[in-house]
This record gives sequence, C-alpha cells and structure tokens, in this order.
Amino acid sequence: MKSYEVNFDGLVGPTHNYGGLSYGNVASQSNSQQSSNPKEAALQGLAKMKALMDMGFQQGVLAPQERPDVAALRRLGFAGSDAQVIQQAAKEAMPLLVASCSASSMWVANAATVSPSADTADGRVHFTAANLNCKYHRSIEHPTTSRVLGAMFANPQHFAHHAALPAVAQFGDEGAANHTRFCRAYGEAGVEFFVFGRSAFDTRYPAPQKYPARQTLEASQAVARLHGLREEGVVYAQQNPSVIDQGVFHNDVIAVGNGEVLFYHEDAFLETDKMLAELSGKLAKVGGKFQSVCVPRSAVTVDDAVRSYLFNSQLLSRPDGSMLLIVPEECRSNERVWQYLQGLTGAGGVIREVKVFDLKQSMQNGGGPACLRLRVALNETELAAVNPGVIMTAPLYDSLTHWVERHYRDRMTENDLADPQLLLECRAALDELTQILKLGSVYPFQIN
Ligand code: SUG
Repeated sequence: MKSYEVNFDGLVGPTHNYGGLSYGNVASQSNSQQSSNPKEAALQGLAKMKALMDMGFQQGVLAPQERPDVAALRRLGFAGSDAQVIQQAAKEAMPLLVASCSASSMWVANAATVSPSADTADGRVHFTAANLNCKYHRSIEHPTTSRVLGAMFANPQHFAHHAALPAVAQFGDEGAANHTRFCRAYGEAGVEFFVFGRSAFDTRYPAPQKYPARQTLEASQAVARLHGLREEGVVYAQQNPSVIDQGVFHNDVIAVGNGEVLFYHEDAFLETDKMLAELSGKLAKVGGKFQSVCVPRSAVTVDDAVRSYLFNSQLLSRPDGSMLLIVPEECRSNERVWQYLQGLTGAGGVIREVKVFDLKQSMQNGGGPACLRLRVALNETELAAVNPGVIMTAPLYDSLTHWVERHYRDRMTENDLADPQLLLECRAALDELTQILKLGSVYPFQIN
C-alpha cells in the first residue's frame, strides 16, 4: 500500500504579534514590541503550503485558535462582559493580555507528537497533544488543539487521541519539535527519536544553566508508552545543555531528520556517537540504512544556526530517493550558512536541492519552516479517512487567501490587542474558517 508524509501547516491566526513572550527564544525576545503584520504572516504561510502542494507533496492545514482567549483571562480573575475583561486586563496586566492574544498555535510542530500506525501496538495513528507547559501563552493551546485534531482525524478505527500530559514542569512536553521518525518507507515500521532537554527525576542528567529545558525525558517516555511503541523502535537522546543556553529552545532548531537521514549540528547532542550507533542499529533491524549528515561548527556556528534557522528546515523525499531542503530566507542572507548549503547540494550526497521561502513574519518570533508544520505519516487508507476539508487543494488555497484578505489586519501593536473589536473580528473570521475547513464547532465561542 502507498504511504505518505503529510505536512499539516499551521495557519497563522489574525492576532499574530510580537509579544516577547518566550524567554530562551532569541528571536521572540529581540523583536518584542515591534509591530507585526498578521495578513502578511498568514499569506507567507499559505504561499509555502501552496508551493509544496504544487511540487507534488501531500499538504494539509491546521486551523489557528480563538484569541484573545477571554476564558483564560477569566480564569485569572478578570470579570464582566468580554469587552470589560479585555479592557481590565489591558489596564492592570498588559503582559497577561498579550499572552492571551498570542497566535503561537501557528507553530504546529508543537501541537502534538504523532506516531504512525506502523509503529504502534494497536496499528492506529496516535496523537498526544503537547502541554507546552513551559510558557503560559502556549500552555493554553492544548484543549483547542485536541478538538481541532479530533475534527481532522476523527475516525477512531484509524486514529487515537491522547490528552496532554499532566501540566507540571516535570512533564514538560513540546510535541513533535523534539521528535523525529526514521524509516525506510513511511508505511513501514520505523525508529522514533525523542530528544529531551533535562530529566525531572534523575539528577545524573545535566541541565542548562541559563535558559529553560522545555522537554523532559519523563514526558518523552510517557508519550512513547501512550502510543504503544516498542522499545526496539525508540531512541532517546539528550540535547546538549550548552546549546539550549545559546537559544536552541527546541531540538528542531539544531537538527532535522527524514526517511533514513539525520541532518544535525556537531554540537546538538550529548553522547552523539552512542546515539548514532543506537539509531543505526535499531533502524537496521527494520530494514533501514541510517545516514547522518553532520554540520561541523567550523563551517556553521551554533549562533549561525540560531540566527539562520538552517536546521529548522523541512527535509523532504523526492521520488528519485534524493532529498530537498526547504529553508527560510535568513539562510541565504547568512554567508557561512549559504556557502555551506552550496557545498552540501553540490557534493552529490542525499540532500540535492535547497528551496528558499520568505517566512519573515513567523521567523521574527522564532518560527521557521519546520515549526510551521506537523508531520503525519499515513497510508492510503488512513489518508482517505482524514477530514477532506483540511487537505490543501488549489480551490482551498484560493478560499483561504480570500478569507485572509477579508478578515486580517495588516498591522498589529499592543494597542490593537486592547481593542475589544479585535475579539469580534477574530470570532467572525474563525466561524467562517470552520465552515471552509469543515471542522464543525471547535472553538470555545462555538461550544459554550
Ligand atoms: O514557543 N515563539 C514560539 C516559537 C516556536 C517555534 N517552534 C519550533 N521550534 N518548533 C515559542 O517560543 C513567541 C511569541 C511571542 O513572543 O510573541 C513564541 O511563542
């Protein structure tokens, strides 16, 4: 049976702004308070989806969330009508209003961890929504994420959904951004690679000194258990704490894998050789031949990687077995990174081509091409069971583009977030979106 990797991209929501909310994420911190352009952000994301679809890849779309999250503000003690809640928060606690307005659900690599059916004990595709418990503005995403994923992958015969892990730092889980799957073919059993930043219960593991490690070993292990993965099909590795302290807040900022290939920076992991041997051994047991492409620090520094997002790229398989790398424009403007990429694609190895996309609106909050997509490997039968409303087609692209043109503002600052009218605009837009994507009622304003 045919199988595919389907990339579901997060549609940027109408409140996209630069809130400076993510300590440890260099771009989020350094662009704090700049004015943003939600319309441009959404169109940049849609252009990437359309381009990948036109290249022949399977592409889907994941809906944004209701923001401002008035219910979240009410839980923090703000009361009255929706407009009063927003105005009171703006007056007394602007950072909380900003957090409740973040469009951060666009970075769907953090929406969930997904295990394809070939890896799981019950032969279903498993999803665990990420609790994103390290940052308040992200911790409020998972209830809606779960409803949206449930509406996209609704058939219980093929899809199993798990609620987010307990919402404490010891089970901090950031979803697919710290998870990679290696395989010979998408429909065959593979090896799932979980990368954590610290252990919550075992003090023998080192931890970063400056910035938080968002993913714990215990969270990754819990996800593997929930999904029914075999021990032989799982590898755990620790991220190098010193790169977290240099701004690598998720592993997908310093490594990306696809098929049998891991593309990574020399400083990405601890005990790299042991980890590579384990990946290679376990992949061999399911018939695969592991290949690693290491980028030496002499060619690209960790700082270059963080600024250019070289590794936050999408590594995609082409029909002839070679691979294509989708990188952000920032890679072309970094001389060392661009030179490295020229050498890489010219060397006759597995990565043959680089395509550049302008995703500046998202990049300025630390979200590159890989952050914007959630990968779901599906066989033909499973793909046919996905809600067809969320699979990208030329007409859907046109509808979504017009929808953005009609509903989005082209400038957003803190003052705009305090405007109660914004909530009404967002709800009107999202209500229409659920009809375009055939999601049913998934937002708090639709179900309460
Ligand atoms: O969680 N930025 C996101 C970026 C997530 C990127 N995802 C992956 N690497 N997979 C974060 O730090 C910034 C929001 C703000 O500051 O307004 C933010 O949430």
